Amino acid sequence: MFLSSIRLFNRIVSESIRLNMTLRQSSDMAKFRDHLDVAKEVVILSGAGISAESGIPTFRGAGGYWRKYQASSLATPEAFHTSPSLVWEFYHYRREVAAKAQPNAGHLAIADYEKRNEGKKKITIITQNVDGLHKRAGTINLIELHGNLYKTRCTKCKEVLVNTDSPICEALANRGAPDANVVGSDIPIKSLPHCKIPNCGGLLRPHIVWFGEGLDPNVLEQAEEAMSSCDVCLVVGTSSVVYPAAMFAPQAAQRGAIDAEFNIEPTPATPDFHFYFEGPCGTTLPTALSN
Ligand code: BJW
Ligand code: ZN
Repeated sequence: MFLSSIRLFNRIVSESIRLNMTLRQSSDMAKFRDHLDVAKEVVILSGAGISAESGIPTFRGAGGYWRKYQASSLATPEAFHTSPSLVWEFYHYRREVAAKAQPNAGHLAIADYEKRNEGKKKITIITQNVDGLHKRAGTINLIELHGNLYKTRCTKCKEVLVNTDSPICEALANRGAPDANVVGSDIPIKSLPHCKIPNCGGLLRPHIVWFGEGLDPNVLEQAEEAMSSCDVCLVVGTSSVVYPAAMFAPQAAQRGAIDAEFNIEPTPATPDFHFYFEGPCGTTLPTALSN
């Protein structure tokens, strides 16, 4: 009885906090742009949604499958250990898709904003994406939190190298079709990409942060440094469920920064943002960043 009263009380308190935040939340673009105008330091944190309009599938929801596999189940060290062939097919497919994709209005609005404000504001783009589209759009100050599709890391000597070969090795040519009827993968390990450093020859893996793996400490430090002093943080096209990125904006807001979410639909984090702009970010970002 006593415990259930406490639970009810807690529920009422947290719901009223949520409602209060929601009521205080704004979708007033002019007001948001006023905050941006006076900001000295701005962070833009992006996720898969910003590349959706370039034709790159997001992770969660309908597009998040390759063959019968949920993308997140292949992005693990366990999956690579069990079948490096299957995981390399998955990444080969994604490298090819991203290479053919073009940066869209959202990526370009960010890069233009950086150029227009060079020397006036410190602007940092932190992306969870691995597709390289921010860079190709011309972004200047980019932190790639989860790695890059076009970098490999040797499982033996740990060397990280840029590799844009298509295909990355002969055995992957014409592989990686997303057809759900294709089962398993049988490329012998010796035919997968291997390290060319003399006396090494280790198996290469994508230089990407998989689930359960820690982020590169230097990369994380750079991101935390930008987050620790920004005045405004835009959170664009991310479901805000993957940590540590999911806690960046809430932590900045806690010390007084203004945060704004740009998404086609609400996320679990939506009620906590000062501003929420619903719609494709290829449309909302050019408006938000036009000053
Ligand atoms: C649009 C749009 C349009 C569509 N316009 N919007 C604390 C609590 C609980 C768990 C953890 C924790 N700390 C760490 C963990 C474990 C784990 C984690 O977060 N798990 C959660 C799922 C619960 N995190 C980790 O393992 C991280 N490592 C770590 O923290 O190490 C230390 C540690 C380990 C274990 C325990 C504790 C500490 C590493 C995370 C690495 C994430 N890697 C991936 C895979 C990359 C591989 C690849 O690309 O192949 O990165 S997972 C996947 O999710 C990918 C993405 O970068 C990431 C985020 O996804 P994102 O970008 O948000 O995409 P979606 O699809 O989720 O959302 C798209 C959004 O766009 C949607 O909202 C749409 O509505 C929207 N949208 N079109 C605007 N046009
Ligand atoms: Zn090596």
